[in-house]
Amino acid sequence: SVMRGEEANEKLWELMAEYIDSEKSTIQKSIVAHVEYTLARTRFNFDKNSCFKATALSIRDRLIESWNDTQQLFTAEDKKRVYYMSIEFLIGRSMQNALVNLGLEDKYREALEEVGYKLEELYDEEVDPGLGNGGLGRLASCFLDSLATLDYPAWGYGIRYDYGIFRQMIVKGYQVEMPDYWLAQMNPWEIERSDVSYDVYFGGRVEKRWENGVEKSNWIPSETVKAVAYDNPIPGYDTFNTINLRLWKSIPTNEFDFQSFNQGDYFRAIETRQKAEYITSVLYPNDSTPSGKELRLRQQYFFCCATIQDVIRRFLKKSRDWEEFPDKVAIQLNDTHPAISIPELLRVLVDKYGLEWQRAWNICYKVFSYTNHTVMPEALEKWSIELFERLLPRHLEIIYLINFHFMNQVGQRYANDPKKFDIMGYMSLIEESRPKTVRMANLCIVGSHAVNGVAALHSNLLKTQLFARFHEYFPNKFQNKTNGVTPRRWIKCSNKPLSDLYQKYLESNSWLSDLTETKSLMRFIDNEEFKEEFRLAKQQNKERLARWIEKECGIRVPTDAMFDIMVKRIHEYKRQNLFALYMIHRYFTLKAMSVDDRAKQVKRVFMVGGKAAPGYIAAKKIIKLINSIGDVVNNDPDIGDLMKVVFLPNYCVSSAQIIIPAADLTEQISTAGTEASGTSNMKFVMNGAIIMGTMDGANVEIVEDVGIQNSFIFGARVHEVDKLRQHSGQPAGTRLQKLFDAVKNGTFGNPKELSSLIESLEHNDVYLVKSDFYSYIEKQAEADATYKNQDQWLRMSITGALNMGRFSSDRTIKEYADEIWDLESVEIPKPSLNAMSR
Ligand code: 9GP
Repeated sequence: SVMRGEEANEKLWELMAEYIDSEKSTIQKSIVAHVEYTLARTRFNFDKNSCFKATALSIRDRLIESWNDTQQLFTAEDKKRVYYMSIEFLIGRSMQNALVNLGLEDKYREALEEVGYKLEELYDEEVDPGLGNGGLGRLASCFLDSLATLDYPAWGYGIRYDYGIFRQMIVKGYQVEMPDYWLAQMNPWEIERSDVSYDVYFGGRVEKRWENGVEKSNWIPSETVKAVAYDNPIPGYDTFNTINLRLWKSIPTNEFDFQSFNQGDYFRAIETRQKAEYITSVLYPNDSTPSGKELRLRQQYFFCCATIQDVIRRFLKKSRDWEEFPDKVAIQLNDTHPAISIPELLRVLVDKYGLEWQRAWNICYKVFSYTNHTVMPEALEKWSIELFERLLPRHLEIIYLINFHFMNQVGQRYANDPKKFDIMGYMSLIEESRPKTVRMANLCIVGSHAVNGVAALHSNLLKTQLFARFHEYFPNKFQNKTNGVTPRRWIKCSNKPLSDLYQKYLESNSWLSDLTETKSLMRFIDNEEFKEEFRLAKQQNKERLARWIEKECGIRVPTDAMFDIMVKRIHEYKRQNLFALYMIHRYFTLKAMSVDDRAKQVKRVFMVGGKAAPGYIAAKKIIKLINSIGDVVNNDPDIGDLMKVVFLPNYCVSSAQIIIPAADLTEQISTAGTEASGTSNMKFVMNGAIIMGTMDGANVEIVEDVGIQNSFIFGARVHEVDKLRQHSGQPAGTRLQKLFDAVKNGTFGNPKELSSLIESLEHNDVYLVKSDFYSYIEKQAEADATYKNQDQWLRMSITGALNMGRFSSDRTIKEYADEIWDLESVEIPKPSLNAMSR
């Protein structure tokens, strides 16, 4: 007889429990089933890549299981949810992270060994999805990991680009960009939701009509594309909570352009449809500077429009009053890229659901909050009115309306101020420039209930400089949320020797959920055994990196040397050029020494990695300069192993996981007041590197916690910068001029190409390379002296690593939840790790 109701349900539970239990044989069965039936390969053709895919699919089954349960629970509990909107998510590889978070790494390792594979080999098979440029996108991914781990009801929303950030190759010392078609192989983690799709419109005109004495607007667009959802389950650590990263892909709609077809212009009609797919085809490879291209605005609107529809659909599953919307929905805008969501939500509320303007506005600004990630004024997004009008005519009207109300209020507030019109001009959402533009940051500030910077110093600069007038007007809106990074990926997955050490001495893994626990290990700071184990962990990581460098660059580096590393996007404000000048200085100093003196010097391997935006000429020249220094130094027999210079190609999340744990010294040397926070500084110090840095971004807070005596801090402080800039044409001083001349006379690379890098420092040194240079080389000398005392170095390194609890993204996310989103976590049962028992 057919089982129904409870009985049938129970059977289903039983079957699932059997399918998903954590027995080695169950894992093996699911892998083999995926090889045979999903990939349609045979057991006899079971190569590494198919083993990787089948293993990933078997892990995904588990993720889907907990994902489904989580979503059901979110719906049942009906608590407020947060939606993290970001045009970039720099996800990195997923397999190891998923296994660590599920507590199944050892089980899968055992299961795979019996079928002929080492788990670590499979990790290397995975492509690294590079759907982001750098810090901003990686932060978004760390945040999702923490949101899931802390049991928050949260979703991420973004774009599923076909081409991620380009693959960087170094050819004859130059950066060459190769397309990254990361989807060439199947993406085993995502779930295509062809049933979840929304129409997104562009262009056209706005029609007006009167209804009961009120003017109504009707947008008649001229183009339609479809947004299709791709879901990526994000598991939390030591919890069943599995949240969702929903990425949108653009496809043509099924409505044909009958006119073109009727005219027999079949190919033109198809071509128009194909244009729809361009929208999500490629990530813009610019970091911190807007591209200003029409396609970019299309991308922004595309993902915002689909997301807002999705969020509203979920809200309206239950019938309720719109006033409840802010009690159920919080939307975080990651930089200004999703800013168009604000007028979009207003448009939907007013035009579609007929809410009166003021009512819609009151709902809207409670929902949104905005994070600013840079103070570089040139990085603030502005879109020309002309483009806006052509692409989003109704949104432009709404922006004008927001501005009209806002300007009225500002005008009243400053009614008696002689500078009233200047103030209004400064705060307006519209810049009266040529061409006239919409200022997206101003839109975000006005349309959000909270605005935050990403480190204390940065948040203060927002209040006192970049957004000073807004801070005066809305004093309670501005907050700070110092960034953090997830210890699951950045310690547990990247640094096995250190994780094992923590587990051994803390006798548990609970430090992974509360990173402040590592501080208690300070009691071992005089324990020789502990220190030696810590030193050995670093040494193992250095050897792993040395092997990687030999494979990728064909250079052998001595692992008894100090590893001095700078990896991040190449930017003048980050000052890779300052680092390069130091390398030249050191090379000349070594060359001038007697053989005996040279033998007493600390060996160093200088490593630089990072991508330059394809159109950023100065940044590309810096890459070439570093490679040219390497060519000279690495081939100089006088120097040998005393100094090596390596450019690490194609810096990305997966290489970061090998590079960061191997550093002795980390270069965090941006001009004070330019780097909003930095997050690699946190990852490096957590992994035992010592900071060589300026008082900039989050360095300031790191130094607060680990102690200034455990860091090498140099250079102008933020309050000194403006004054120093006024003298940016000052002479370099003898020692620095000698280095400038060396580049200009061709000692390193072709002076025709590289001299301009030096000339810009000579004449207009915006980022204060000249004035910081001398304190920098002094600190570098101090670092050498310290390194000679290995015990002291080790103590500094250990103290740094153990005192980084504050910089876990768990702390950051908790602050966002409490102070911005007003978000509660959902009660989700904790699995006991390695058991997956329910
Ligand atoms: O440049 C900042 C970096 O300092 C910060 O750590 C990161 C995350 O908050 O954001 C970067 N900003 C951008 O990538 C673009 O604004």
